[in-house]
Amino acid sequence: MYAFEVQDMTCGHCVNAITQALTAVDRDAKVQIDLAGHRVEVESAAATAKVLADAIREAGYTPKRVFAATVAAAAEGGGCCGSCG
Ligand SMILES: [Cu+2]
Repeated sequence: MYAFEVQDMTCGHCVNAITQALTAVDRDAKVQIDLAGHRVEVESAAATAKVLADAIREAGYTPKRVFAATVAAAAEGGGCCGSCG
């Protein structure tokens, strides 16, 4: 699983654009996006982190790679509401 922080992802349109960009490089990729947390998680067997980051960048956004330890820590911190926590 690859995780990216995308601060300039701000609305549902961004979510769609990023999801499409990621599934364009790997159509079997599982994309999970937390808009409030500006977090993009991708489960992909075919694409590397670099390919995925490039796809997000090409869609017009700025991805920052987040590593597993940070992801776990963020998850423990909880989300902003019942559905994202
Ligand atoms: Cu948007």
